[in-house]
Amino acid sequence: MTETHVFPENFLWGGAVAANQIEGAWLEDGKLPNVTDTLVGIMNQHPSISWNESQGIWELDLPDDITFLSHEAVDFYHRFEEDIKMMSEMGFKAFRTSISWGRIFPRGDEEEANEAGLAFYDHLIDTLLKYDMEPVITLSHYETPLALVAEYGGWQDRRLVEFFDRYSTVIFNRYKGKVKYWMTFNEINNAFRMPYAAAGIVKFPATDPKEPIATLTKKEIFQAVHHLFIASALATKRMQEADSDALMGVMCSFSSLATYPVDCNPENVFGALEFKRNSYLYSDVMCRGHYPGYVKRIWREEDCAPEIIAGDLDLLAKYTSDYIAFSYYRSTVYSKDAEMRVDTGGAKGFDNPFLTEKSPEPWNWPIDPLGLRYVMNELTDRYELPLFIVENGLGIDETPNENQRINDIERARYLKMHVEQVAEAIKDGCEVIGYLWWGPIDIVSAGTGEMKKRYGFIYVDRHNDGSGSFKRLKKDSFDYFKQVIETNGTNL
Ligand code: BGP
Repeated sequence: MTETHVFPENFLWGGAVAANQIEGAWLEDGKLPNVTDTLVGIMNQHPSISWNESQGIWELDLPDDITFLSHEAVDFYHRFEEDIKMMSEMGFKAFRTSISWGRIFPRGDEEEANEAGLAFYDHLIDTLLKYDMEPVITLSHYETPLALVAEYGGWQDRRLVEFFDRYSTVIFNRYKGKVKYWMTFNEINNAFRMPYAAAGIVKFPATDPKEPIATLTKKEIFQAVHHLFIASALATKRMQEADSDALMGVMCSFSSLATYPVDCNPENVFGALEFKRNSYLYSDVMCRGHYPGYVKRIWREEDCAPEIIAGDLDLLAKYTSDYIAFSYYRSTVYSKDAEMRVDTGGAKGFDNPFLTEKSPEPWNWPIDPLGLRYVMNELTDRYELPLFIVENGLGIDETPNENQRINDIERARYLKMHVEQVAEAIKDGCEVIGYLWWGPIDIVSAGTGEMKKRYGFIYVDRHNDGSGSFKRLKKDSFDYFKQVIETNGTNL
């Protein structure tokens, strides 16, 4: 039982999703493909695109023998009113999703926005407000329009800064006064881990059309990352111009900050610090407003500095983030002797002997609630900014029993253990805006591109082979989260 009234009265309990994992309708109302529409799983290094030598561009090339579940996802595009109503029954105070850039600017480089795309998000955002939920909006959740990748090479091309500026300006002016919490790029710190998904980068002319992504250099990725930083700073500027009450958050995948050295060997301790800096770089630039010394050493020694033009550093310094949004799922063990699988969960080759509980097979992510408190305290010590947990959850391959029930006690337990640590972090002095459960309704897994990794309090009858009625069904954990919210976290 936590202390009473640890959570502030206006604490934002809720859930989070991404357009590409929930909406479906991948080509409806004018939308054109984006990066995720070419992938089965965001870690996939073989997007379904092929190189057209004569035109010098990449083209969508979807194989017939692969089911791209995200193309229909769970049909939120047509069912969102029912879904939001169910989430309001849990008492949600906030709901995070992304606006799919390709619904607003289908190619990404158009001069005029697609009104049908804007109308969809008008309806979605108004429905959230109707049920007293704060819309929490990501401007791109791995959703760079494919044409910007296929014809410009993605974020290594500076012109994408201008295209994103046009997109974000339309969005902020359309939804000012309705949306208070914004983020630019989901898990921006994944650019090196997943350059195609996270930074929409592809290299061309293709040196090897079979490996369009693997041929990237550090310099090319740092250049793309710099453009993402500039685009984020400009978006912050546009947001402030449109709505002085709105807030912009950097959004990072921060399971990586719960990285523990495998032993007290100073080489492992310092190595763990360097591993964490692969993620800290992004919040350092977007919260402190300048590039830190440790990345400049890498640029010097590996000759991989991005081109920085006049005015860039002033933009970064002036338009920093108002809060820190992050995902947290698990912790990581670092050893100089093990190849660090550059993943949310990091280290390969050994597990943390002190963490005996893991997420179900085949994912086996170690469950480490205290790691969340550790990350929240480090972030507060480093930046003294409000924190917003916009992803935390447990994926399980589950099906309803003969009584159409899912007794997902392990999901409720995961939630309880992590909310308890959020309460501890608040008592430690961390300022926390809210806690959003990742995937409050079953959606397509980002990592696997499948339906079997289910996070939801609400089950969806949709399966890996593309079958299913899309019927929604409350799981037992639905009522658990409902009472957590009703009691503002005092009855866990
Ligand atoms: C994060 C992404 C989300 C979400 C989550 C869970 O990295 O921001 O899109 O999918 O991972 O991943 P998965 O669905 O693969 O378990």
